[in-house]
Amino acid sequence: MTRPVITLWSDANFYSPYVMSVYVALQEKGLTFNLKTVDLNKGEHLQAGWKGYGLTRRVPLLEVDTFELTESSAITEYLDERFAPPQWERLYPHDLEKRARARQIQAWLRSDLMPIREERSTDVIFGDVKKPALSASGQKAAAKLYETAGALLSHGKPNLFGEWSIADTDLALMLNRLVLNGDDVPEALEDYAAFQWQRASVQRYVALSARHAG
Ligand SMILES: N[C@@H](CCC(=O)N[C@@H](CS)C(=O)NCC(=O)O)C(=O)O
Repeated sequence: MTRPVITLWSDANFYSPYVMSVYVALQEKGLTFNLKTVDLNKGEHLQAGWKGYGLTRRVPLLEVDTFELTESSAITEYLDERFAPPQWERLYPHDLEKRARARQIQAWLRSDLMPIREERSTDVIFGDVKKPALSASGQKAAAKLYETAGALLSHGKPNLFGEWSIADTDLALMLNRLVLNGDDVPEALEDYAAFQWQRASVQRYVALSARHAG
């Protein structure tokens, strides 16, 4: 079987948490892939010549040979099926209910907690920027995040589901929006986020982002 040609399209400064999720997934799978960037600030993704123009005009965009896909969690689910365990590393839990829970967490992190995403944008994580104190709605969203993450991690283990899954990286990113800004995050959640952040795949993305800063 010939190896598929895989390309991940990112924003030019590698600040996107959704690109990070796909990048980490590809790294964890051990797949070789090309990286290409589109400059969102200059509106390159809105120009007719761009590859992803016919899709959602967003990054991440993944190409596997001639197949193109956007939406990060759709991409990571596709990768786990296309490059399936045991030949490739697992991104989602084997157990049906745990797998559903992992997808639930990913969907939740992408659709809720808007005040955190706005007031703690990822330049806090990748650009070492510090933001002012949270608004009332920001505090409410943070309290909800702490309560939900605390319940999910009440088993006291370092990963959500016994072993690592891509939902751990996504949850740690959301927590680190607050932790790395110096907000008052419950210690157990801070420890969890720090543990997840040490992963080689995550650190590679952090390094990539640092190289493209400015
Ligand atoms: N739900 C999407 C979100 C992707 C997204 O928001 N991408 C942003 C960069 S972080 C983007 O491409 N923005 C450009 C635009 O929407 O015009 C995913 O999970 O992939």
